[in-house]
Amino acid sequence: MQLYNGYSPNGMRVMVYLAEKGLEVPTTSIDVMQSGTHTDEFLARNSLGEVPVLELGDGQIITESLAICRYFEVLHPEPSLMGQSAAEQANIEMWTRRMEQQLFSIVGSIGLHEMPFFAHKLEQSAEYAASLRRAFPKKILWLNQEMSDGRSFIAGESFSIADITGMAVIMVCGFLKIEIPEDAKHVKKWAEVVMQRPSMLTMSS
Ligand SMILES: N[C@@H](CCC(=O)N[C@@H](CS)C(=O)NCC(=O)O)C(=O)O
Repeated sequence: MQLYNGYSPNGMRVMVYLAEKGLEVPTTSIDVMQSGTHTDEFLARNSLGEVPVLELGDGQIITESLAICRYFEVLHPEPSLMGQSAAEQANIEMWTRRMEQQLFSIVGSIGLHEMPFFAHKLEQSAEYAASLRRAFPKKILWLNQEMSDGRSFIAGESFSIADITGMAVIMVCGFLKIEIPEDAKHVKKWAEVVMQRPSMLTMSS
């Protein structure tokens, strides 16, 4: 088994997930910003040219960070990061999708439209990026309202994969200098706690 991964928001999701599980997976480091995902060798493993990629022992390729995490969750259910009962699993899936669709996709698109590095991927629009920057505070304030019920983590009282997606959002906000509005006190408190988890701190060391 070999993980092909590099420093990036989605790469971070898998790295933090594995660290939270205490799993060590042989990893080939890919330098995303030096176009390490654009080589013929890499594209043969993932035609989308994106990390992370997991190659299983029999050669099967799994891409998509959540699918990779799901693979390990089935093999190593403890500590649970995707829920155990049907209701827990559904709730965590719901919050993971909400984090992806409401927040991660917005900050990700800002990066795609603003960073010269991504010019090969799409027709960039500074105007669109600016409109997403204007829309973002509302989305965070929506999450803040949801978290005003006093929960400790995104999907309730247990740390889960939904928090890891949220941490990726915070990471991109830091990178792209996207402010979390002052009024979003519950989100800020949550972010202060999760960004100090050992799994996250290993990312910056
Ligand atoms: N949906 C994919 C997205 C993967 C993705 O967008 N990877 C980015 C890093 S966050 C990448 O490798 N980009 C390299 C490039 O576009 O050149 C996942 O969840 O794994």
